[in-house]
Amino acid sequence: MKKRFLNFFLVFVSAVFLLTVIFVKHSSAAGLGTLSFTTPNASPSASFSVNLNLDADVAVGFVRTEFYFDPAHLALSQDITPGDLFTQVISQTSLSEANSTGHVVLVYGLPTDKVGQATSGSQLIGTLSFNIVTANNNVSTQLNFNTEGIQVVGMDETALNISVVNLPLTLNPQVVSSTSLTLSQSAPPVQNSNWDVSLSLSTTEVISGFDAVLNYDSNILQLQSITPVNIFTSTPLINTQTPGVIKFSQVANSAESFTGTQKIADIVFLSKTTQASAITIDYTPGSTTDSNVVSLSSGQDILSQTTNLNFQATVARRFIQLLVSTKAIVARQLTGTVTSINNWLAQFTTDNTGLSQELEIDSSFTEVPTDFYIKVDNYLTKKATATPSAGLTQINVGQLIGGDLNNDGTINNIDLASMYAQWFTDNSADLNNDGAVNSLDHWELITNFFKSDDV
Ligand SMILES: [Ca+2]
Ligand SMILES: [Ca+2]
Ligand SMILES: [Ca+2]
Repeated sequence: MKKRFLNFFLVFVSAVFLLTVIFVKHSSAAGLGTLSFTTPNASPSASFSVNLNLDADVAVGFVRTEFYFDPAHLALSQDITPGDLFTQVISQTSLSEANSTGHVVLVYGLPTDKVGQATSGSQLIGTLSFNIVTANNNVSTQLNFNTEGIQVVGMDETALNISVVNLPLTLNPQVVSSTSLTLSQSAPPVQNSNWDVSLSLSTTEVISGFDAVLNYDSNILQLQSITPVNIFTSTPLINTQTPGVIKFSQVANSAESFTGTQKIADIVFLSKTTQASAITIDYTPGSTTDSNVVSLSSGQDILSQTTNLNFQATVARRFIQLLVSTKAIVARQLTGTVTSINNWLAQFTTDNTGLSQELEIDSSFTEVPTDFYIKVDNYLTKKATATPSAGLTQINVGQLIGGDLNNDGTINNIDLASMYAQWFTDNSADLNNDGAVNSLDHWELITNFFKSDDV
């Protein structure tokens, strides 16, 4: 009898409170409040609980909240439990309805025996217990308040202005353990030059060794060297017997292990052609006969990612620069031609020190000794042999032999006659460049008598 009365009383209280809410006053100085969800772990992997909190700046007597969750991702495992204070459940969506629609309405009030405890500040409105119902990994989902359906009423019967904090969740987070081998270059290759390539290993798991199997096209690249960067003290095992294949391993002794990211080898190739190609890491998921990275704990191959290196060599630009001198007393600029294989020819002019401008030579000039023929008027053609490499190669031609005044390739009486014809002038027979053709020039010509062009 007493219990029935109590029930009646509670219903009555609720009804009175609802009416109060309907005719609630809207004061201009309304209180402020925040409804929020909090959870100890926003990336849960099984069951988890979420607190529904209210932080208000006035004492609160009534809370209506409404929120959504995605029933494809989550299910409430039990009825929502009210907090310590708002134990008067006026209305609450049933468990089965909530889990089929993902829509929850809670209407909680302060029971009469707790009216005296009404307080401002932060308080727990209810506790939600969820099970994750999706098996997928890294599922993003949210608990979202429906602001339209929220009403919080202070003890002064005015509605509070409520802001909300929704809860983003990542369900079944997958810890990605990643172990990779990566090929990289500091600069693209240049044809006929050495090219530096690095091999790196990165692992989040502790490992006891690795095998790296690299493939390259031996028609395009020629292996020059492989220098291990040791992560274990054991001697690395390197096999480069087969052109186009590099096999490279390091293994730990019993006291060693490795985790982290580390360069494990410097590899130098000679780039033979300008064909596009790739250096590839031999790797098929699941295969243990290719590249492997071995877990210390399981002894299994945990290599999960490889990065190959695509490349295409550019043609090296090559330049030569001549350093040419004569017996001149007064320094002068020299102008002439330089010729070489395949009828290559260039004009050059030196500065007063005999240094020419940079002359570009084409790709037919290889890394082998090449003959250059330098011709300046009144001097014999001089041969200079050099091996131009990529970039600038300076060629010291040395001193030219003066006296071939008719430029026919030999110094003889015909040149001597030409010199006599110019005697006491400052014409081209002035071999020593002192401004007069005289005995000094004659001496140089005679010294060189019967000499001929280099061939
Ligand atoms: Ca493997
Ligand atoms: Ca001559
Ligand atoms: Ca002279």
